[in-house]
Amino acid sequence: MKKLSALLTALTLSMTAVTPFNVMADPEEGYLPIMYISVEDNEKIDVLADGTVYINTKNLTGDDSIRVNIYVKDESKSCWNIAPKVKCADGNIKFNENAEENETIAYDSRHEFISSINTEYNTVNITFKTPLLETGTKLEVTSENTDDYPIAYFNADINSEIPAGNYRIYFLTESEDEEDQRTSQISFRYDDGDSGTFTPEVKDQKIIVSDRMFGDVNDDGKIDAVDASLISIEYASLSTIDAISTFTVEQTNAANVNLDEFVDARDASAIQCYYAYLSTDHDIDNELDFATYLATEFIQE
Ligand SMILES: [Ca+2]
Ligand SMILES: [Ca+2]
Repeated sequence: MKKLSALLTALTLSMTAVTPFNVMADPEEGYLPIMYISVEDNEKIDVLADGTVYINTKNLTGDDSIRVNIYVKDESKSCWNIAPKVKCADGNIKFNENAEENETIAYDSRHEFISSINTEYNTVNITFKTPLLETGTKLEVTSENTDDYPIAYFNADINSEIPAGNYRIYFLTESEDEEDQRTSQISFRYDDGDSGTFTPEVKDQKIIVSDRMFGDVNDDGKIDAVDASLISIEYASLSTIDAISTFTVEQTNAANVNLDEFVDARDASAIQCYYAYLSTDHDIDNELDFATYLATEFIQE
């Protein structure tokens, strides 16, 4: 889904640009490559339909990490330097290791890869660029799309005591920790050989933390009609003038299953549909967990 929305954004940008010739390659005409993150699914976490990571702290054992993959979508294929800088402002998600180059990349093998880490600011720098002596050239793209593979990845450690809440890993686009702090940049090579450096378009990686399974509002280990009815009660309470929430943060994060801003009937109906799926004839050996069901089977009315 992340890739699709990245593509749609790029398409929209290209369609709104005025000059039909060469606009794709020109940030001054409104085109910008997109940097985004995708986290790899593992047995401890859920990767939800829109790419959001859901962490149930019950699954954490004290030695937990998530693999953060860094992607660059550049339809113009005109970069000579790709330099993401990734940060998490909360120390419960800690960057303790340098990024490594992904084994398979969309670019030709002739390039330089450098990474550095700042554990105080919790940032990881990556530089992916043309070889030092090859001035005036571009990074050669050997795959169909520049984001067919990540350019780099690193593991972020998750504190098993992480409080329930909403977190994000993001690309630094402005200095935050000190003056003139290096930010995410991308350098273009135009057809005439000129170069320009720009701040790319970026997308955050959202991370939702709760102490219970996604969808299991009352934390009894099941996703069923009881959870749906608790959501209905919460929605009714939020709909009064006083708008009082009956939920804890843990419950809200488990209950907002369609990942919009509200806990409401839409979330209750998603849970009801999953419960109906579990209750009717289905392939028990390949039973879908709730996150997978929402991502692959469920269509919101
Ligand atoms: Ca439940
Ligand atoms: Ca919702």
